[in-house]
Amino acid sequence: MVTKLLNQPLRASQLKSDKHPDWCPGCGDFGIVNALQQALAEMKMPPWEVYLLSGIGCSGKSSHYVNVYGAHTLHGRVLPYAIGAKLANPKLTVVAAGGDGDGYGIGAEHFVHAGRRNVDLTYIIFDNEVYGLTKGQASPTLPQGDQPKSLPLPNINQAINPFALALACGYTFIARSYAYDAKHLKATIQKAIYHKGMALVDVLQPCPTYNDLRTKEFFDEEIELRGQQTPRVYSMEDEGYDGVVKNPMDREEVNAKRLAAFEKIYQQEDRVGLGVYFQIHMPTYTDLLRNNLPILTTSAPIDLPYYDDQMNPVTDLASGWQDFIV
Ligand SMILES: Cc1ncc(C[n+]2csc(CCOP(=O)(O)OP(=O)(O)O)c2C)c(N)n1
Ligand code: SF4
Repeated sequence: MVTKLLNQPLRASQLKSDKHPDWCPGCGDFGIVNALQQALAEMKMPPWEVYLLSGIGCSGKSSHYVNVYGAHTLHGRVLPYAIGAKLANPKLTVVAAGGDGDGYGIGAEHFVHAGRRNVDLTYIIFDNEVYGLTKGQASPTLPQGDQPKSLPLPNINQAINPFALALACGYTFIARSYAYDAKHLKATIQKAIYHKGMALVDVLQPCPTYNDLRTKEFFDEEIELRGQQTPRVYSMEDEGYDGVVKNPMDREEVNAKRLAAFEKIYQQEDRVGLGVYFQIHMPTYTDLLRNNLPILTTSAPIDLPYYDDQMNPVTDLASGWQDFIV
């Protein structure tokens, strides 16, 4: 949620922290963090109203490198932190970042239930198909039979399809971008942040150290499709695909858009579509909670005092809101 904006955009460089990224040369993580800094700067986001949380992994280090509020959380647990932060202080623009292992593996249960709740936050997954930080084990998005150089034998597990899962769980914004298409990635992150609801941005993120199959060269090459040379990574919108539901009350339109998204998600070709697969505007978790707890329309947990008269910390929400706890 975007509240007050700065009078003028920041420079992206002003959103770089003083920490030096220790990612491997050529890692796609650089592109993702740069795009996030550019997106926030251009949106005139006051950095003190942005909260960037990350999971554990190479991707998990990103919260150290952006000059906004941040927290480096636990493996697979970034979403509960992010949801808690948004509920406690709905004025914050909350962005969660993590790897495909973090989000679709150990954090899979949180991934599912975050979709059902439609909390207004942006979740960026750095999707490199491996567990980068722990030396390249197969992550849940590595296709069955694939053997990147970090594996002694081909992967015997099937890959999950994160978008099919997200659609089934109720994510209201589902998009894909590519770490080295700075323009597309920046615009996609901005769309996700402007979206009021649970937004997933899955980013194709080359890990040159452990995944020698899905490399920058692989994504950048042209392939033959129906007798024509075409970029492997392409914009779905440029080819006429529109995943945005215009009228969420129109059940026919909603069904048609969901089916079209499923078809796109399972399209069997060697190309990879970038863009918004599906978007719908629905009441957020905070909107729904406010119906039950009208006090939330005028105040939020963040407005509660931190200390009592004796300067003892007040950490028990029930003492302030006991009449409202249901
Ligand atoms: C509870 C727990 N289990 C395991 C680990 C070890 N661990 C640290 S990072 C990581 C994998 C990260 O992979 P991914 O989420 O794909 O992120 P990447 O490093 O590729 O960005 C694992 C298994 C941990 N830190 N905590
Ligand atoms: S191991 Fe892979 S994901 Fe991690 S920093 Fe190196 S290139 Fe990036």
